[in-house]
Amino acid sequence: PAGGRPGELDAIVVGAGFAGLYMLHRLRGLGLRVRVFERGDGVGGTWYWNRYPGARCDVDSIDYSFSFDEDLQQEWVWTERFARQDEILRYAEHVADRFGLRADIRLGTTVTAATWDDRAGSWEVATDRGDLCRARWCIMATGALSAPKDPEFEGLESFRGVWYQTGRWPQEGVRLAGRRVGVIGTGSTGIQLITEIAPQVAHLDVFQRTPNFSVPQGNRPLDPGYQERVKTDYPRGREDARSSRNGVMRTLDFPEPGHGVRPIQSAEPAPRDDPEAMRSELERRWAFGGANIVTTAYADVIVHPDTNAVVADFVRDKIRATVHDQAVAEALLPHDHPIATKRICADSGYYATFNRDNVTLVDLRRTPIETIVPEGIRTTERTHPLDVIVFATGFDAMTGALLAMDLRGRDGVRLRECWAAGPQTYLGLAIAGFPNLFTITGPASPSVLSNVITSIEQHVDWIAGCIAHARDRGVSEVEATPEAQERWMEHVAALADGTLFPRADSWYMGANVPGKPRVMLPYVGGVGTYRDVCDEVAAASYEGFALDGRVAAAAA
Ligand code: NA7
Repeated sequence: PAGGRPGELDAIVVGAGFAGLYMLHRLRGLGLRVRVFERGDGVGGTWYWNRYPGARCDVDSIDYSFSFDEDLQQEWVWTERFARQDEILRYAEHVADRFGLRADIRLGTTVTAATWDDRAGSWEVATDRGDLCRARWCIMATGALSAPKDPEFEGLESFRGVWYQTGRWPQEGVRLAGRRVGVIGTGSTGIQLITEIAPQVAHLDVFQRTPNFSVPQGNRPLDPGYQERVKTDYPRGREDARSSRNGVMRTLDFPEPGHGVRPIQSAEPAPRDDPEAMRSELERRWAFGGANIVTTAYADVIVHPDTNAVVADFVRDKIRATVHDQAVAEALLPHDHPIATKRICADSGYYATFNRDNVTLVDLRRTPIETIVPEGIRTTERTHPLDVIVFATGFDAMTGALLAMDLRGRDGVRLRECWAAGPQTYLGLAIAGFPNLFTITGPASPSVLSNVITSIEQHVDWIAGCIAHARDRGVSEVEATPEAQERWMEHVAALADGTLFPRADSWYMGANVPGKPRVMLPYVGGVGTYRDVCDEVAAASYEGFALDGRVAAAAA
C-alpha cells in the first residue's frame, strides 16, 4: 500500500502555490490522505507574496495556466495578455475552491523540519505551530523563487522612514504616492515596480548595481475572439508547450510571413552572414513584445557569442534611442553578461522612465552605497533623502527554501551538508539519501527556464505516477541512487558548460547570494527533452531509483 497506518497521513506537501495545489489534487485522486502546510495566510505562493505595484507575469496568461482539467482551462477568462498579480492570485484561489482543496491545507504554518524515520519508513514533519505529523511521502512544493534575500545594509535599523521587501509585500497599508522613494535592485521585479510607481511618487531614486537587459512586454487586453481561438486550439497548443524548449505554446497571433504560425522559440541558428536580416527579424519581434520573443529569435543565442552579441547590441541600441540623457543611457547599458544569461526582463516603458524629471538613476558601480542613515541612503557621493526604501534585491533561488528547513534523510544526514558544494538531485525530482521525498521545480530541473506551470504539471504528474507505481507493487520506499544522481548532475553541468550561462553572475548560477556555491542550478536542455528523459526513467521501472532497496536493471 502507498498509505501508512489508519488515521495517519499518507503524504505531506509543503507549499500551496501552483505546485502544492496541483500535487494535492493528484494525490487525492490516488486516494491518499494528504496534508498541505503553507506559510502564507492564503494560497498562491509567488502570487500571494509578490503584491508590489506593477507585479505581473512574464509568460502569456493563456500559457501560464493549468492544462490538467479541460473545464477549468475552457471556463477561466484572462483579461490581459500578461496577467497582473491579483488576477493570477484569483486564479489560484479559484483552483483551490473549484477542486475543494482548502480542507487539506493548513495556512499560516511554516514547516521547520522534516526527518526521515528509517524504522517507521516515514517522514516526520514539524511546523512552527507545534504540529508534528508523519507520512510515508513528503513532497516539497516550496518554490524556486520563494526565499527572498533579506536586506543586509548597514544602518537600516536607523532609517526613520519605512521599508519594504518586494517578495514580502504587505497586504495593505502601503502609501507611496507623493513620497520620496528609493528602490534598490533592477531585476525583473525592480523594473516592473519602478515603471509602475514613477508617475505616482514625489521622487524616485533607482539604485542600480548591475544594468539588466529589458525588452517591451507588449502587454494588451486579450481580445475575446483571440482567446476563444487559443482555447479551441488548446489540445494542440498544450502538446506544443509540453514538447517545446521553454514550455510555451506557439503564438497564434504572431504569424511568420509565408510560414503560417510557428513557435516563437526558433529552432534555427542565426543567419550571421546577414546582420540586416537579423536586425529586421529582431525589430519585428521587438514590436510584438514579450519577455522571450527577442532572445528566442535564434536557437544559438545562448551558445554562440557572435549571435548573442548581435541581439545584445540590438537591445543596447534601443536603450540609447529611448533615454534622452546619454550619460544616463550609458549607465543603463548592460555590458557585464551575454543577453539571456540572466533572466531577461520585460517592461512597460522602463527605459523611458528615466526621461522623467522626478526619477534619478544612482549608478552604484560609480558611487556605491556606504550606509543607510536616518534620513535616507548615503552613497560615496551624497545622501539621498527618502521616506520609503524598497528592496527588490531578489531571491536565494532554487535551494533557499529547501535549505531553510532542517531536512534530514537516512541516518540523520542533513541536506545542508549534502549540498554544501551545491545541490545534488536526480532529475531535480529526488535526492539520494532522502527516500520518499520529492521536489517540485527542484534544482537540476528546467523549471525556472520555462513556463513554470508546464514544468509543475509535468513534475506533479511524474511524482504521482511514481507513487502510484509504488502503491501498485507494494513498494514502500523509493530512493534515488547516488550513482544515478551523480550521472545526472554531471550531465546537467556538461550541458550548461556548452552554453554562455556560466559567464553571468546570475541567480541561475547562485552568484547573487554571497557564499553560495557557483553552479548552474537549472537544467538547460529544455522541457521537452527533459520530459522524455523523465518518461524513459519511469518506463524503465524507475531506472536510477532503488525500490525497496532493489535497483531496476539498466534499460538495454
Ligand atoms: P533579481 O533578478 O535577482 O534582481 C535583483 C536585483 O537586486 C539586481 O539588480 C541586483 O543587482 C540587485 N541587488 C541585490 N543585492 C543588492 C545589493 N546588496 N546592493 C545593490 N543591489 C543589489 O531578482 P528579481 O526579484 O528582480 O527577479 C527574480 C526572478 O523573479 C526573475 O528573474 C523572474 O524569473 C522572476 P546585481 O545584478 O546582483 O548586481
